[in-house]
Amino acid sequence: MIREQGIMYGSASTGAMIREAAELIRESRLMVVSTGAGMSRESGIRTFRGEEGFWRQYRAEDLASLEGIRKDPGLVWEWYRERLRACCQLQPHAGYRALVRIQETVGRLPLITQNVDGLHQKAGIRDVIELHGSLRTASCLAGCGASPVPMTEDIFSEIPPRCSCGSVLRPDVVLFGENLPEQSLKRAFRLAESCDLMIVIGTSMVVYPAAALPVIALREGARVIEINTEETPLSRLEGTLSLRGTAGLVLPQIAKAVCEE
Ligand code: BV8
Ligand code: ZN
Repeated sequence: MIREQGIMYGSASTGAMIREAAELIRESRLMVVSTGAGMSRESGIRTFRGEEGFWRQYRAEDLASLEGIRKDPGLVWEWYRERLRACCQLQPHAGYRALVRIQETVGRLPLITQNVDGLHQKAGIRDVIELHGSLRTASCLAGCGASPVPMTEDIFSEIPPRCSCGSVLRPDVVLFGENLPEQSLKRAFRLAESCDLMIVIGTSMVVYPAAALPVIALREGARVIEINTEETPLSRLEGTLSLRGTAGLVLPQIAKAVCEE
């Protein structure tokens, strides 16, 4: 097994799997992409799990949850300020550009993401469904009705940042225990039910309801292409073509094979 820059070439099968993935993309009538934190990793944003994941030193519930932000708004906002700074400085890697190439080739490419970093839009993906909100704005935790404020560096003159009513603000992401935005979730389920191909990139398949989407696609007879550096509960399901490697290296190979034909 040769390990080169984060992608493992196990055998010639990797080349054959790239060609098979390209074939599935060329033949698909409606293809959907679904991404998790692993998609942003090579742009420099840490994932949640894994050796350097955010959640190594904290539990998800302590950071991305309503009771967490009520209990320790300072800790939660330190975390979000770190993530916001990372997202503003970072650029989409070659994997995002490969998705844009595929988008231009197939014409439309609905992309469902669990990520809140805005990198898909920055890269030029046109149809992004943000299941878990974004870091673009923050709203009043007390729900006083004040309009959302843009999440820019200046709101951090004090930590935690406050609403005009004096209450603490909260980032407009979906926190654990909160419902997902209804329209986005409905559209994501409809796409999962109606697509004939879903490309699932960089998700550990732990957080629901996002993790249910590829399983729904498979149940409805679609194929799934998984791109992940590790095995996940999706990897061995019937109908999944699981490519072991990083998004930044595998996606450009697939895009090349699709666009070269
Ligand atoms: C809900 C926004 C209805 C914030 C996020 C008890 C009480 C309440 C709810 C629950 C409960 N038990 C279960 C639930 C449901 C809960 C849930 O799923 N919990 C999990 C922990 C079991 N879900 C919810 O609460 C959802 N709401 O269900 O509402 C409801 C309402 C009330 C009561 C009950 C139900 C809301 C979930 C959304 C939470 N918000 N994000 C923020 O980002 O700050 S979640 C956040 O974590 C992300 O958005 C993402 O969804 C998740 C992390 O997962 P991944 O993206 O997969 O990332 P991860 O690090 O795990 O994995 C990275 C992967 O990439 C790995 O596989 C790795 O191998 C791979 N990788 C790494 N590098 C690369 C790579 N792959 C390719 N290339 C690379 N270079
Ligand atoms: Zn307020």
